Amino acid sequence: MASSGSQTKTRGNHSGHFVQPANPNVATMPEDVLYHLSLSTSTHDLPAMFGDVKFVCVGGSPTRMEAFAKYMAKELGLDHPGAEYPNICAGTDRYAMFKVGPVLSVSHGIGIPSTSVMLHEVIKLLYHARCSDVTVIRIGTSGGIGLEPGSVVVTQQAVDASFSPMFEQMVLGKRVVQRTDLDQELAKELMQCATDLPEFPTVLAKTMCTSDFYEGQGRLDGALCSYTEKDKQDYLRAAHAAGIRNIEMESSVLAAMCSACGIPVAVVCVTLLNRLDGDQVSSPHDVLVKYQQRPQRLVSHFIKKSLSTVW
Ligand code: R2B
Ligand code: URA
Repeated sequence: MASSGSQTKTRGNHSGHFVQPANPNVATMPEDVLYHLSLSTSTHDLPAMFGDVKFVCVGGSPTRMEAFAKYMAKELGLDHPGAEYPNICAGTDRYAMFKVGPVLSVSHGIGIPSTSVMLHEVIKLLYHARCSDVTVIRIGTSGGIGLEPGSVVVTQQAVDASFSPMFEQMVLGKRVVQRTDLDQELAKELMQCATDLPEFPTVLAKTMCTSDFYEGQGRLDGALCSYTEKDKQDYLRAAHAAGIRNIEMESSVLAAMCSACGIPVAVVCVTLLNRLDGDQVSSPHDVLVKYQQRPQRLVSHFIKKSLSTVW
């Protein structure tokens, strides 16, 4: 695999920071089978395959993450006629993974459980590969609150459905709560990059992360609905008053898990609709495709700037 040949700017005191899972058991395992990625420490030379990774970009859809890998190859000058971008996780259809120089592009499916499983295995993969100074960025879609559709939100803080900066999980039958902080310096750098892309609006704001797309996000168009239009409007307006500008389904677990392992993490999502105006995602396909390219353009710009070390 070609390498970019340039040096990555390191963030704050992250220089020479090797990825380390927050679990001492991993270091003592004779073999680690990354089951959902179809990779293992005994059958794959993970340091040779992944040792140069500096940016892990994640998003829901396998095709979008393949398109992002191809786009990054062009942007980094690593594309050439006949170049192929094989799915590294071809042995499974759970997730798809593509590598272009220092950029790993991985799909996570929909929601917290799917994202959590991928992150456990990708963080261990980065550890086994002895990767250092890695940044994780989600490039995704979301529903906006009071924003023009197609706006991009860089998440300042991920919050739950009651607007608290928390991620809750049952561990050994008990509720365990973790904070959902994102790297503020990274978010600031992404906002700085956004000023070079004035073709679409980008805002820094809170993102609400839910466990469901329908009732969990106050929609009136699911198979179940236990509230009125007014209840929905009151809820979304309260979210807006609390500084929330978009809703999606993965930011909180990404924030909790990456920060627990000391990995700088950011979330950059485009809004597909304004939820104050409706619930259905009904824009034409070509419009949605154009919107979904916006987080990719912003993050690609950020990666290129980081690799050139010039700010
Ligand atoms: C945004 O879009 C998906 C649901 O359509 C979900 O993965 C998310 O966070
Ligand atoms: N993704 C979500 O989670 N919600 C939306 O409204 C749109 C995309």
